[in-house]
Amino acid sequence: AVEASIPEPQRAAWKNFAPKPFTSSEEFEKDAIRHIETTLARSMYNCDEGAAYAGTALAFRDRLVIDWNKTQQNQTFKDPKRLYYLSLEFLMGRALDNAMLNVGQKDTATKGLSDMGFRMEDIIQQEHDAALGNGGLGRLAACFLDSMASLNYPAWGYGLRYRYGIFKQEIIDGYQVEVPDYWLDFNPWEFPRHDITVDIHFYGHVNRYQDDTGKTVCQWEGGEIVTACAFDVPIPGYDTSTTNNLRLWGSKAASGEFDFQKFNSGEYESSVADQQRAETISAVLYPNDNLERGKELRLKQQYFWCAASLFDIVRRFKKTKRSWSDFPNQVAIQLNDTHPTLAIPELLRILIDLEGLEWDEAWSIVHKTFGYTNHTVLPEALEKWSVPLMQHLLPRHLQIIYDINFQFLQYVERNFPKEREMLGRVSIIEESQPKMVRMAYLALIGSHKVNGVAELHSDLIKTTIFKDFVKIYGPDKFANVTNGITPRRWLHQANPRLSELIASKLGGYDYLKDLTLLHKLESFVDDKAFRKEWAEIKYANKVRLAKHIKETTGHSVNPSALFDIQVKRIHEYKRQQLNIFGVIHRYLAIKSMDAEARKQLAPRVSIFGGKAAPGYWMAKTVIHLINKVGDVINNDKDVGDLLKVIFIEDYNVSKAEIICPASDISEHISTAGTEASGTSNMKFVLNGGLIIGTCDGANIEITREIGENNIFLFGNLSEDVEDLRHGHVYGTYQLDEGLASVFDEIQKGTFGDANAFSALVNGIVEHGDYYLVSDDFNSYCKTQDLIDESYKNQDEWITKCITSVARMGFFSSDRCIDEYAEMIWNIEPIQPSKTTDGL
Ligand code: B1H
Ligand code: IMP
Repeated sequence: AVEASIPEPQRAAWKNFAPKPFTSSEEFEKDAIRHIETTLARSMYNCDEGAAYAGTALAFRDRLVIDWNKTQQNQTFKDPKRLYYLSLEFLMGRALDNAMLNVGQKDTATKGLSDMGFRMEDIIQQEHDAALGNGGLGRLAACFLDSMASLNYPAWGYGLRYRYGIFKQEIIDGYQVEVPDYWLDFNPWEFPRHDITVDIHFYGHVNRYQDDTGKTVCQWEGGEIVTACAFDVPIPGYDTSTTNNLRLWGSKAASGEFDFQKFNSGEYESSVADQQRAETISAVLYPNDNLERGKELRLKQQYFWCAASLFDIVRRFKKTKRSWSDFPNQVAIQLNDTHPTLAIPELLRILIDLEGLEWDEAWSIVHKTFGYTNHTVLPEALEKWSVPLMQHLLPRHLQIIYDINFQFLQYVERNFPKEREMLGRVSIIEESQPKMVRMAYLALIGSHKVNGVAELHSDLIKTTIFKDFVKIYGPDKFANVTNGITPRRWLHQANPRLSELIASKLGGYDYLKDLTLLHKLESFVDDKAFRKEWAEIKYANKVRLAKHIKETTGHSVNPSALFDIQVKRIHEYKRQQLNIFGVIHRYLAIKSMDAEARKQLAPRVSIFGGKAAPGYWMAKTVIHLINKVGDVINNDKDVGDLLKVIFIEDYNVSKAEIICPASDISEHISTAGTEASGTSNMKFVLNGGLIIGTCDGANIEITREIGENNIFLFGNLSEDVEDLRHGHVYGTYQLDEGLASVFDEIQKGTFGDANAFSALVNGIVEHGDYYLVSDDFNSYCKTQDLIDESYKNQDEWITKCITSVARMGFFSSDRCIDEYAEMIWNIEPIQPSKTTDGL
């Protein structure tokens, strides 16, 4: 039953006067103008585009809030099992365009804005990206939120409200420079819930004693308290009124702004310092993708957010007065990588220390509740925390982790008595100096299911990092859920003309809710008018990107050239270095061609974009090399339009929405076995571009779906990587000839001081070429030549593109969410309520 605060006789007023959303452009204008005049205190005499954006956003926000309230009331009333998605990153991008399209009122607003004297495109641009994430992992969480709402699942996201998102990247003299991203100046999409706060404890000690009944109890006492404050963000579904909640926690000093006792006794500065220290916890997103650095503040962030989220989840559960054994029937918690693993010992602490449950009962609840998604097998990204640090910051949790480990190792010992050497390998505690807590093992042991994010990756975790655990628990504990993307943002919003063309052939937009309907496009592959329009749309999207390049870099690129794009975080395993070495190789080839050969070659624009972690020297060197190579090639009159090299500054979600629809070819060329899935590969193909890629991550399943004639695969296979690396170390190793000529050119100083790039070159020539750049170089260049050939036959090319799009239905994040819901979460959709109060 719902504990509503208004008694029945007085509810009539609420029902009568419930706000109603706008339904026409006039009503939209009325709402937007009212907000501009009353909420912003502006008028038509000083309404700039920023104010028009604010008015539009607030008018849509009103709409969302009505549906949001109803959805939450409906969910509270029906009280189904809910899913909580714990992620340290939510890379949401802009919200307004998405909100307008999901509620189906973008045209209404476009008309209204035009009546008011503004153009929709300009207004959308006013919004700051919500960039609370690094890359694929954070954007996946955002796509999942969109799908969960669109499919009417009762699901919440929980994250941290960073005041600074991922840094903004500037390129100065070819070098990356990081600029802080303060994004909260005006953010109409979050609602501070000043009444929803949780006090979070750090440091202190554990008091162990016997209670009246003689039972040993532990209490965590002393230390420091920081308050978590909830900020809620509405997540609208597409073509449904379901509007879910993303709850982000901000940190502030406990009990008010600062310590008044200190303040009054004259210690003004130190009382302010306390306040600032508390606020530091949610101040900034760690800018590392696929890299862990073991900083104390990061561990504090993790615990702060896990503890606040679990307090909230447990509070909501307790309101229903069910018995604890019902907890896993009401609550599913998904851990987005190991970052929220502390939620496992924290829930045990709540159940045992605070609620008085016995270990066995508590453990059974905990391990049925959690699921863990692994996103990487890279050793440098696997989280480990030092035992002394954990002892200092979270003494009670460390004890609980030791208890979990003790029980687990006993179980292993009982079941595998002949394999004592396995105990050291699978222990949660690594016996190093200092000892380390292996978070992936803790997450795995504390969850009922572990999944990888693409088939190859899910197989790899079972044969590498979790091999022993497959033996211990059996294969059923492990699953695969191949990643996906939301077609609403990544097709409908990013590529409106293509989305409309597809809708015109498929008889409407149902395919945006069931992406497998795209398969019907195949019957139009020979339709001349359709093909012509398809080609025109691709060209227009390239013109749009060329315009962006002109505005941001000053370079003019020819939209008829082949656009070859690699945009993603800069990382050695993603091998942007392979791409830029290939570009140099192409440049040398062009320089040695005669006029006739040059005429045969399709002009190409090589486009790069992506951020390097601020402390990742090698990645920064790659950015520097790309820019220096661009300086030389772009200014070489002899080469002209045949080759251009562009680095797009500050790649982010909004730029991806312009870039993905504009590719002819995009590059997904990680060393086989290193990219867990990749999701931009899916975005590019869904927008009618082809890809060059290695047999890695989701590329393999994309090939399976679209057919191997429609993708350019190259390079060594993951099963051969180990042996190849081994060969490098023990010397049967010869640098690829083409690559050697590229290195000669770099060494000659063609691209500036060669010393600047020596670490990059030496990593390959002298230090074992860990990422197999040389082994794959020849195959990469040959495949690029094949692309040149194929591109000449535009008829065949377009056939490949259309066929590929038609076969991409599998890669909708809606499919992922249905798989998680059925296989891991055991939750069901609930239909939105039709009544005005949502009950
Ligand atoms: C992915 C990360 C990641 N895998 C640590 N792992 C981080 C690890 O801040 N950290 O410490 C941040 C991010 N990110 C990516 O996840 C994979 O590399 C992609 O292949 C995959 O597509 C994506 C989503 O599953
Ligand atoms: P809970 O205990 O946090 O689940 O909140 C209980 C009730 O608060 C829900 O039934 C809603 O009516 C309301 N509520 C909670 N969160 C939200 C929200 O994000 N938007 C609107 N109402 C909410």
